[in-house]
Amino acid sequence: MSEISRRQAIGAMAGGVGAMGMAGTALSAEALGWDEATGAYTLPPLPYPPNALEPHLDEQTVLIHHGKHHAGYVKGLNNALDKLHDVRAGRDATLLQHWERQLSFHAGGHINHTLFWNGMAPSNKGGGGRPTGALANQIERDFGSFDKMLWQFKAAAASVEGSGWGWLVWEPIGRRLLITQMENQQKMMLTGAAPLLGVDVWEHAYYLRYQNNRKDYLDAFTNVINWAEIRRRFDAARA
Ligand code: MN3
Repeated sequence: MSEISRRQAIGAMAGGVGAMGMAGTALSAEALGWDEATGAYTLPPLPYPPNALEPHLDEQTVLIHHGKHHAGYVKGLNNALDKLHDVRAGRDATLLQHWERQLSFHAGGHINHTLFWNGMAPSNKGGGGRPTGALANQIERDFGSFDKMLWQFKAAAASVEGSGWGWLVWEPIGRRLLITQMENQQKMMLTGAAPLLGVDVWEHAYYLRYQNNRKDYLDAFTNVINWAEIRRRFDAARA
């Protein structure tokens, strides 16, 4: 059987992100900016104007974060996939480890940021507040209360060493919610866990407005969490 083309492989990945170790992201290929015509990822537009999350996330930070940082991960992902194709074609594993690392880092970066932007909403358009429905019940069951969950989420994110993320995830084997830390864009994620809510704690996510006060940024972030979207992801992950 001939090797599946890299573009087919990438398309399959976009359709079922489980190949990236991020099962059940509930993100469509379209949401990830997959362009069938060119066979590459593109930077998905923000789901709101760049100033819409003010005053919690400032416009300049959002513009740079999306237009420069997130765009860099998209570029790096496309490049890593192309380079891995070349590695296969040449049957030369000399740089295989390097490009596998690049794939993991940049694909993680692209997926994480897509989840991040869509996981927020302006505070007057659905951002903040509390989840409802089955997600609210599950949080109560697994953490005792919404406030306890939020405390752990913020404390976990605040104490990530260096650059990384805090996540609320659905762990499908034990069928429970967990809070995890992620270093960089990919390290420490539980295999098979579905990411529901993520907060970026790289300094580029908050330094312009909050300087070194990561905890203040995390408090502000809670005012723009799009719980309706997080609940949609939860429902999709449990199905
Ligand atoms: Mn970031």
